[in-house]
Amino acid sequence: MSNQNLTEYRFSFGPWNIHEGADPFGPPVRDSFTFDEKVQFYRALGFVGIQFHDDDIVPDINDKTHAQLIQRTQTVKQLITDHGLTAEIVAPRLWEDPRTIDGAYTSNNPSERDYAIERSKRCIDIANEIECRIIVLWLAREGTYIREAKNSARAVGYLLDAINTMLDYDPNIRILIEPKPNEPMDQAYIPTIGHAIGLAYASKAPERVGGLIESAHAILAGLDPSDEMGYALYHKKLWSVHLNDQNGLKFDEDKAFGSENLRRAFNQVRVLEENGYGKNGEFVGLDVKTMRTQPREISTKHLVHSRETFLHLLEKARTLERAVEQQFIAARDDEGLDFYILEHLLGK
Ligand code: XUL
Ligand code: MN
Repeated sequence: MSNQNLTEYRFSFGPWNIHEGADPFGPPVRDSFTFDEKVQFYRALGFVGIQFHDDDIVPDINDKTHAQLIQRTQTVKQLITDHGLTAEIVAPRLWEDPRTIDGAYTSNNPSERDYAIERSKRCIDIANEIECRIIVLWLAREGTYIREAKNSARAVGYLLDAINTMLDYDPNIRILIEPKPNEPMDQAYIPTIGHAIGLAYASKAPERVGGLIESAHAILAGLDPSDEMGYALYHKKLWSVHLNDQNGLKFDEDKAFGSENLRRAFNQVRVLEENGYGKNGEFVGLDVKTMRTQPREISTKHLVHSRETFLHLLEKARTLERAVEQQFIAARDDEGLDFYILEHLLGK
């Protein structure tokens, strides 16, 4: 790397990004690493932030008393501090409980909605104890398999009720909505960052509600992730990203960043860099899964490679000759600009 500033970005990933390789059609193919083992990997792989689900910190959270929840969180806090790590986000895992089969905040059943709120409050308690102010909501089951099953307008109201309740519960937290158009549901109610930002402005504290954009989720919505990022950046609401890659409209693949479409990845890095992303402490988060074929002892390469690809593309963004680019733009010579970008990426 020629540019000495390249390390100014801080990187994060979640414990679930080192996984056993199970998919809907087959069981695990690699033995697990324990959470304590995973924590030891972070720094060596080039990462300083941990993305958490609430039950990554407190397993079997629903069976724990408040005191047990706090005690376990303190243990994890000590462990990550000892390893020079910080919690970037904490997200309530609302999609695995029998009470959330047909949605959490948007379930038709009021007692199921109550469970979702209570679980979210416990997630906030954990976040506080681990000194993290950022709650991420991936709205996994907030949608439908068939449209007639729920009232879509009422569902938006339920989502806002939940967000407002969380904002009231703790005046110091910020809520980041991570949109995704489908999977596990056929259609999600908050499929894009525009939808997420609409909710933010409708909430009782718009300055505390923003978004997290995952590359693959934008691609699944048929959108360009860099333009989605640009939209959120303009609104000053891009507070985290989950960089990865995706080959077309199929299941959420969570491929290594840039592995499918290098130019699309370049444009994500470019829009982040050009708009000062990270300057207010935002992390460059990854949400990547290694392939099922990967042997256990080398099942963290996708994390290293995604970070390296980001840094290579950062150098490409920083060494783009702006005068040349501007000449093409001024002449409305998109063909020329297109080829200039290709040659630049190819190192010509
Ligand atoms: C699901 C997804 C989640 C969130 C965190 O597609 O991306 O792992 O990032 O809940
Ligand atoms: Mn994600």
